[in-house]
Amino acid sequence: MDPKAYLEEKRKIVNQALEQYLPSPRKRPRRLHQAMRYSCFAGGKRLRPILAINSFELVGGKGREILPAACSLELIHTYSLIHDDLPCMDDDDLRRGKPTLHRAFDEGLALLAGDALHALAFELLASTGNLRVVQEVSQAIGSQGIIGGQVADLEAENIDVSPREVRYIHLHKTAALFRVSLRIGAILGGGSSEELIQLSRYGERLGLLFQIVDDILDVEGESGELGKPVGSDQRQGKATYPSVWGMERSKREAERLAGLAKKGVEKFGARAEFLYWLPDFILTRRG
Ligand code: GRG
Repeated sequence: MDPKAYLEEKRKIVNQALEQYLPSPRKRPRRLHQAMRYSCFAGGKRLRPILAINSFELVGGKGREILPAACSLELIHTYSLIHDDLPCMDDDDLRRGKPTLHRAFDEGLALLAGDALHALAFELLASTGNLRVVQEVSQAIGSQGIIGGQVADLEAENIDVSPREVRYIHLHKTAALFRVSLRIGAILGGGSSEELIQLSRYGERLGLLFQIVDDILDVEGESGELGKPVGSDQRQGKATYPSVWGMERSKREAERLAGLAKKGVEKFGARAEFLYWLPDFILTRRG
């Protein structure tokens, strides 16, 4: 298996499925549907749905049954980015290399497009007929998940916070969605409880690693490759790993987490080839 080719192949499958699930831009209300599509097809990496698909396949799941749930994660992720960019939150102008949704359309429509993506995500999750999956995603994005992390992130702006608090923010704001992506893949694929535990742990480590690398790239990355301005964390006084731990220690922590994530899936053997490859890919990512 070539993991890069796998990533590319699954990205295409996810894009085709999203194309099918998102309402036509010719259907009323047209501007809303255009706005939903504008953000969804702005060039995201599709990591979360691909993790769900991979976890589904790893535990023995077959066919396309995972696609509605996998795509629901991308809709939720996109909606979180739209809301995160709004003037009342981070007030950003650029995302995925394009003007943010509220800049390209308007603020009210951006808020509502996010809300509509949220609703569509739960319609897709409900179509699985699996209540546990609906419940797990609800918990992962609610007050003790992404939203809790985002509130802590906003509250931590321009004040001194501890490394422990930054870890809380990253685990909730970012790692919760990675973790649940692996979990719903494993649940829908019929994985055992032991497989579920291992994949959850992997998802949490990968998500934390992903956000630390995101923090590092905000300092050392290239705006062209990232599709968003660099240095915005510092300008906004955000609590990040480099701000509380310094750059060298943040990089060491990212490497440590990548090693732990890989170690945790070793026992799956060749079935986990993609998951074994991904932490190093994230460590060296530029965008
Ligand atoms: C409950 C979904 C939800 C949202 C409300 C606004 C908000 C609360 C949360 C924001 C959370 C947030 C923006 C976390 C950052 C996650 C992150 C590292 C995003 C970048 O992910 P990539 O690089 O993006 O995978 P692409 O563009 O490739 O999809």
